[in-house]
Amino acid sequence: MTKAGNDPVSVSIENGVGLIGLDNPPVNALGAALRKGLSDAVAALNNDPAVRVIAVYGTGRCLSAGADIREFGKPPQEPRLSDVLDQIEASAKPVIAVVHGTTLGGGLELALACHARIGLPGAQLGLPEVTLGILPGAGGTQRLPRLIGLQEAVDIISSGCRVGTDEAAALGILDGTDTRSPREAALAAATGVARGGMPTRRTGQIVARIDPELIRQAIEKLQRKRPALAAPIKAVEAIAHAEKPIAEGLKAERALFLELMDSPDRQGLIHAFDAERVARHFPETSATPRPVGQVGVIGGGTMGSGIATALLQAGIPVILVETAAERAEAARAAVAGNLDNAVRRGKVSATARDAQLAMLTVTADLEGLADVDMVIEAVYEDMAVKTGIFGRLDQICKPGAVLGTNTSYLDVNAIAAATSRPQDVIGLHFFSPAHVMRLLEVVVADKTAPEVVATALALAGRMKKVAVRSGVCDGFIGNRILAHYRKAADYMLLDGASFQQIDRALEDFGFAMGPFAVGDLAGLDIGWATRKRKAATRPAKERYVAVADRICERGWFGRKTGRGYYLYGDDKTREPNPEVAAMIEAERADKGITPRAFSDDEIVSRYMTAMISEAARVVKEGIALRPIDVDAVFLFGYGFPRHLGGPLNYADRIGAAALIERIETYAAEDAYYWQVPALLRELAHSGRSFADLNKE
Ligand code: T1G
Repeated sequence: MTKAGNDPVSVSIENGVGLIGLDNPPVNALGAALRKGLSDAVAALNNDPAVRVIAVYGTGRCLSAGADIREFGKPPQEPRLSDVLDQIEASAKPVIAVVHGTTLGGGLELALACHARIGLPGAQLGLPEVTLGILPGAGGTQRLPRLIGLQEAVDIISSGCRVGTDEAAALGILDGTDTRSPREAALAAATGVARGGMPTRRTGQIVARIDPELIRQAIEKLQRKRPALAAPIKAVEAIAHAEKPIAEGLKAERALFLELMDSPDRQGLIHAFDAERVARHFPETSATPRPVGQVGVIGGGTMGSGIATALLQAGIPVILVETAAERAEAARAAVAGNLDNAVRRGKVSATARDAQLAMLTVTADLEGLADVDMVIEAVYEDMAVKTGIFGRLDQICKPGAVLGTNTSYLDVNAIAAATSRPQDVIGLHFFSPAHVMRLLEVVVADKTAPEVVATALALAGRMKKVAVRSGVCDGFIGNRILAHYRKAADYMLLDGASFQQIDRALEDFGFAMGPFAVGDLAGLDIGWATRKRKAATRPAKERYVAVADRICERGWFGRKTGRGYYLYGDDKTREPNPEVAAMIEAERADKGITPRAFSDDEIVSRYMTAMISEAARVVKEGIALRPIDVDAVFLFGYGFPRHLGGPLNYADRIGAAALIERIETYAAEDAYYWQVPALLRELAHSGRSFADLNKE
């Protein structure tokens, strides 16, 4: 075997088979050195008379997870992946690929350019490029439809979804399967080819039939469903070229690929990919987590039963504690309902669901938590109730148990102080519904031990959550920023924009839902309770909009009561509640406000500027570790448009100087609310960006 030092490719020859092992941990990303090594290896093995067949496999966990996304946005380096793959397809000697692990993007395109493909059990194949704002740029849009047909290729490429080994074999992506190691499978398949037992062909020579009507319908559907995203549409446009000779099709694919590579969406989506992994940068990442077998959940309401569901789905046994036996049984029913929904949506089998439910114990006795490794308290947001519970947990739980609270704004230091072991106390702020939402704010209090943070991180990993580290403040990262920018929406409402216009403008911008519709969904009583809690400390200079209070006073709490800003029918349609318009007018009259018109652009500008301002303060105060942590919170907990990469990634598109100018303009009408955050001034002065802060 020839492999020198960090060489990303190893080459060996056995029984007339030239074996190329990709060796670029952790995921065999196809960076420049690997591309060159692969190209050289194919050329050398072609020239070696001792070799009859060539086989490519991955050392480590997969064949390859695709192009090296760290090279994006930098000057391209030779050889280009598409050229290497064309070289492989043109190879005089047959080249076989062994597909294993996550074989994605360029990794799958490599396999498609080979002359036959063998899959190993558990492989995941996909072309996720559109989820990064680009399209398969190394022949995927030309070779996949040739291999498996137009409709299937359009579905896979435009969604970026993955298929497993069996499905890939059924679709015709794989020519066979093997259960041996990647290298052994490579050797066996190549030997089979050499003996004439396994057919090979050049994918580029297969003729694809393109139905223009199918292409038109696919594009129309994408425009309807995801109008903000260009990549899936361009990917389908590229597929439409697949009936041309392969060289022409590849040229068309390349032109469309380069267009997308230059787009801001690509930058935003790759930033979102990195944001999903911010937990890597916690200072506590290197601490040793405590083992967590069984977890106790206190409270069986929406949050508690959602958290219990998420734990069970991660294979973690749960003891759920409620205040009385019948409430505990109701919580069990709620968890069972959540698990059933997952079966209905085809996420798990009924057998798996039964096994998950069997790991749930419900009880009305807090003493039942004596042996658990971790507790997550999810009861009513009341400091006295929580400190009471933590005082008792201190008595009941075994030493070393991690004591977590799911509070969404209360002071975790005060909760920790109710115990004799504050080092074991941590905030674990899940988002509702906890078994669906990816975000977990890990709130680190003054005395929380590093291993306790590491334990929370490990748990988040098992639950496939995006963990973001937050310091202690009212509302932590997300709800603190929300409480600020939400006011901007209310001010615009009172000054003349309608709630329908504000919601629509922000939905057009890319939010899944506008702020008034979100309020209705979450329950208007939640914000009402917060406003009442804060009423005594509200600064006199702060503008206050009472429309939401008026709505709540009528007993209208949004969707759950059928009425809020909107009226909700049985079919989940929403219509503006006419009585809210009357409330707004009354408040305007009361305060002597003459309504003015707002453009959609101004609505977005004010809302986003307010969000960015508070986010900048949260970073400056060290509540969030870095700007990208704030982005992660909004992407995975607040429906922020993914292609914009989060509020502070978006802020860099506008620039600190322009943001300051906006704030100063708005401050002319309300100098208390619109204040320039110190961090924005610092960035403007130094010419740096939030992206620069992420690198520090
Ligand atoms: N390039 C560079 N680094 C990558 C990478 C990639 N493609 N994929 C993963 N990494 C890094 C990742 O940042 C992390 O780094 C480490 O590897 C482990 O990943 C021409 C244009 C493969 C399913 O979109 O989906 O091919 O944080 O923690 O949970 O058409 O990573 O440790 O420093 O995520 O087991 C298409 C992206 C590229 C795949 C593994 N490919 N990767 O998940 O580990 S575009 C993708 C993933 C393309 C061609 C084009 C996942 C994974 P660090 P991880 P994991």
